[in-house]
Amino acid sequence: MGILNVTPDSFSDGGLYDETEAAVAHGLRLVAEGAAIIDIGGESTRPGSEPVPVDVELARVVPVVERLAAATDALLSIDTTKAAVARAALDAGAGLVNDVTALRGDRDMAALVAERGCPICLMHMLGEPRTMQVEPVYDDVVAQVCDFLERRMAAALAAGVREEQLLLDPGIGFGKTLNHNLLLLRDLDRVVALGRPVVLGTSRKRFIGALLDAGPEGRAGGTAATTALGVARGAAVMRVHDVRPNVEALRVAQAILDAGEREADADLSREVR
Ligand code: PMM
Repeated sequence: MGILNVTPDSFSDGGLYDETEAAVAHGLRLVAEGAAIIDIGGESTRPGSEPVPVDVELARVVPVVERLAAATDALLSIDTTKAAVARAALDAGAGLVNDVTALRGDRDMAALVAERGCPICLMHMLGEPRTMQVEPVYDDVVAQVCDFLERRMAAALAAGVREEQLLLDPGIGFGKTLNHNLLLLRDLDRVVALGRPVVLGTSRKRFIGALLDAGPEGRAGGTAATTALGVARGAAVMRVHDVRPNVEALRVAQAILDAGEREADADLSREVR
């Protein structure tokens, strides 16, 4: 899953048309680099960020979804907490809803997803983006994240969403210290054991910067490490900015996991150094 943030600071400050053009071009680049899904978002969820009005978010994302739907077969995901934005994006050609509030942010979201029958990603977050990084505390972060996801799955099912629609995400960086993030990654198989495909969003996040003492541009290698370990633990979808290195990490990691299963494959019997 390639990340396409359509926020003014992410591409250009030259007005909406330029922004749409640049976003569409970037989305197509993500597909060319190997992304199967493009996650389109018009509201930043960075720690400390403020909410964006619905009309602004609609104006940012809907033209981009429309244009990408006409230009690619990749699955388009709408990263929003607002039912009105999700509805407009689904109407414009999106096929997946990525709601970082796990259906807690907008009372109309669950009914919309139930009605449309599209996949929905339920993510764990402690509190809200404005305050989530203010001293997050857990007794047992992995158990509590799993417990939260189970409760959100039950709430979704009670609202008429079908189990097959659900994806789960431990919400790396959403109300977690460095150690909380590392524990969730180490024990990701416990989230996978909840029985639904797991989405992992580690890309360029602060915990990687803290480990490497690097800014966002210097975190691609660290992100690729989480992709390789994530697939080994059973994650199904990696949400990333840098598609190419993560696709490469994924292919190599997958070949290692599959070793021995394809011995008849002449290509793998070559002597390679
Ligand atoms: N992270 C961000 C935004 N949306 N959605 C899911 N499902 N999982 C995530 O980890 C996630 C997300 C924040 O990252 P960005 O600001 O780099 O897009």
